[in-house]
Amino acid sequence: MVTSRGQNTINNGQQVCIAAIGDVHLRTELPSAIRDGLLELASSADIVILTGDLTENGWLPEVEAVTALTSKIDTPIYAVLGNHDRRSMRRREFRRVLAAGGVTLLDGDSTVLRLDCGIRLGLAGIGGYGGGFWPDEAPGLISTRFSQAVAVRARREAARLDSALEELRDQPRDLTIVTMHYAPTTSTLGDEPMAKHWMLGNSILGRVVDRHAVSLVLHGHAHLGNYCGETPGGTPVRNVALPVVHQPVLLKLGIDGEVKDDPRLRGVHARSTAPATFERSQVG
Ligand SMILES: [Mn+2]
Repeated sequence: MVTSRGQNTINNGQQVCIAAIGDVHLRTELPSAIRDGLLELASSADIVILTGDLTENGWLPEVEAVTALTSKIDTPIYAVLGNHDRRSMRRREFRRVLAAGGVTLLDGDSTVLRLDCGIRLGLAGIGGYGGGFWPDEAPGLISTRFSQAVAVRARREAARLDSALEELRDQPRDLTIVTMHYAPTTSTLGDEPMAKHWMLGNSILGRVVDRHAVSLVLHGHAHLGNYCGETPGGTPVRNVALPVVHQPVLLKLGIDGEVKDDPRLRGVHARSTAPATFERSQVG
């Protein structure tokens, strides 16, 4: 059990304040508006969540640039790895730098935080993987060696999330947040072309979430996606990739499970109706 170091200046004891951002793809330094925005939000949040692709290439100077920022934050910080972070050739050192910078990596892990306001917050995280979205199990009709390899990895990541959530099952908690890099639903994929959905997430992750009592899922990765969605089972999902939300966001999760979104996000809530085109697509 960990106690929040954050000062709950906004909390009235009935909600968790979460500062979140993903896909900053840091190379050298962040634009000052984003950096200052994160520092400011973090100071009034109970927890900071980074939904992966912290770095562009997984290089050590890049992750050191991330921790130059995170080490200025007193609020507990949790992160998952994105596909760009996984490009790292020095993975152990990458993780060591993150840990030294005050970032707790959730890679098939879970924990329960007791916040200063008294709320017991369950937290589980996984990077996740692609694979695509299917109403039931993955299709058996078109199966190549490549698609089988994707499916194996997708199932393995989903199983690790399932185990992490299973570990929380007997632990008393008021709310549970799951964080991942890849998407557990198409409802936050917005303008991403259908042909790229298989690279952006998979429905197994959504089914795992829906098997457990989860209050909120935060993910990134879908740069052309939209902010607000839900799993097929109705669990609220938010895509906080920087290209979607444009700035770090502050969400409030009520003790009753109600999600109060950052009021600055009006306008990126709705799923866009603009036609998806390949020209505009970019998979993070
Ligand atoms: Mn990305």
